[in-house]
Amino acid sequence: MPEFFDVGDVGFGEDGDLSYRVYEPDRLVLGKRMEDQLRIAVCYWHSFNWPGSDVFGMGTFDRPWLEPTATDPMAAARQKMDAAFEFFSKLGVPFFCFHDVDIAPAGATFSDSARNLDDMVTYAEKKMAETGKRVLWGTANLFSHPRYAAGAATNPDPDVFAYAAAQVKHALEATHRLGGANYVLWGGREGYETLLNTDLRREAQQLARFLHLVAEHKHKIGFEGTLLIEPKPAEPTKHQYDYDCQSVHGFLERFDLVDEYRVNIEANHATLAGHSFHHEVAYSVSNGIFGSIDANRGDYQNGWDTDQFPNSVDELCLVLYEILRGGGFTTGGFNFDTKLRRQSLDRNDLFHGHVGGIDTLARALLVAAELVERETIAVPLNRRYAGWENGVGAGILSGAETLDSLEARVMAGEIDPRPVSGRQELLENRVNRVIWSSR
Ligand code: XUL
Ligand code: CO
Repeated sequence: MPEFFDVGDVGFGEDGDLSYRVYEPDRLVLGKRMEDQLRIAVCYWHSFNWPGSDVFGMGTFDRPWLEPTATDPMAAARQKMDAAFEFFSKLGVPFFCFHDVDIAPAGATFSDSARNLDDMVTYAEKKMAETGKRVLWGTANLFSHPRYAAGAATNPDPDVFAYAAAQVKHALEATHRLGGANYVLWGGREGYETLLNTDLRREAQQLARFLHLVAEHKHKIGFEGTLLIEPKPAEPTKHQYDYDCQSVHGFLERFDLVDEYRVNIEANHATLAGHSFHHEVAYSVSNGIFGSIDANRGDYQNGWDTDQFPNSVDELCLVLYEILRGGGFTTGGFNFDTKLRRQSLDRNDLFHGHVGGIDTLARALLVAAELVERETIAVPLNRRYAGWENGVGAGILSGAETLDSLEARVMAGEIDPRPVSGRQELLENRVNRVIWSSR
């Protein structure tokens, strides 16, 4: 079989650009192998389907597996899959993620498309058996085709809902066949462009019904992976319903779906929502809905989804800290939902982006483990809230206190709070010292 990448396997601890400096799959971090703590995945779409085009220009990348030489779309899909698995293997990470349309070409009818997907799943099974690579998650693309322009589940036309349901059923079953650890729903077109043509009440009901149908089918087929919703506030749609983790959580609670779904948090979606990535992860860990991560970063000077490779240990160590604080990943992991810059046209730039991003995550994991072990954050935080453990704090939480009883205590002068310092600068210094000293 011809090779698509003229480099060997990425090394470990060696000189040269294509060697990990920090990532060591077998190194134990808080009692678990680094590979099992991070559970890294490569995404199929940006890495293998995207030719480097943007809204102003055509593809720039050197991607021989995308060249329109093959007249048979299935042969082209197999060639692309060969390139993808060669990359996964040389990079040395355990997982990949895919949309149905990433791995299989659309046919003339739905049943043709479904057959193409089934055939490509069979091909993927073979490649996975050969290489030991696994599926972190699968998903259905419910946003590219014109039929989904006004949404999939939230479309005003129930026939579009039905079509989307058929597509998700098939993609969920494909993910199940491949032993996927999760299944993702990202609602890129579930939202609105203008309220002049949008019935918000109906669309929420439709989305909830859709999510119930997916959860029912998951149980029916015995898929044991986690269902994940990926929040994003906007882009491509002006306003998306799954705005951020807190909105998704509220929606799940409101429609009795909270036991069935968790969140797949993307770094750049968090920042587009006006939050930090740290905030989104901390919110979901604290509220029991944390699932998985789409690793990337935005650009502080613009307001769209640039999907750049992560490169800040300072930011990521706090994210990793929250994940470790919550007990680490169960079925989730770090999927690199990342794009090269359009000028990074060399095929091997795919390696440079991933190697740097993975080393950054690995370094952030080591820092986070130290933050856990030294209780750098936990001890002052627990001390700050210690008043709630007993006395009047515990009485308020247990319901023993009322407005009458609290007023009586304050009136009697028994309660007279004195402000205390939040000590933000001190805490920032302590975290930085761990970052600088961690090995
Ligand atoms: C879009 C995005 C998607 C989802 C999967 O911003 O992140 O690639 O991750 O549909
Ligand atoms: Co994503």
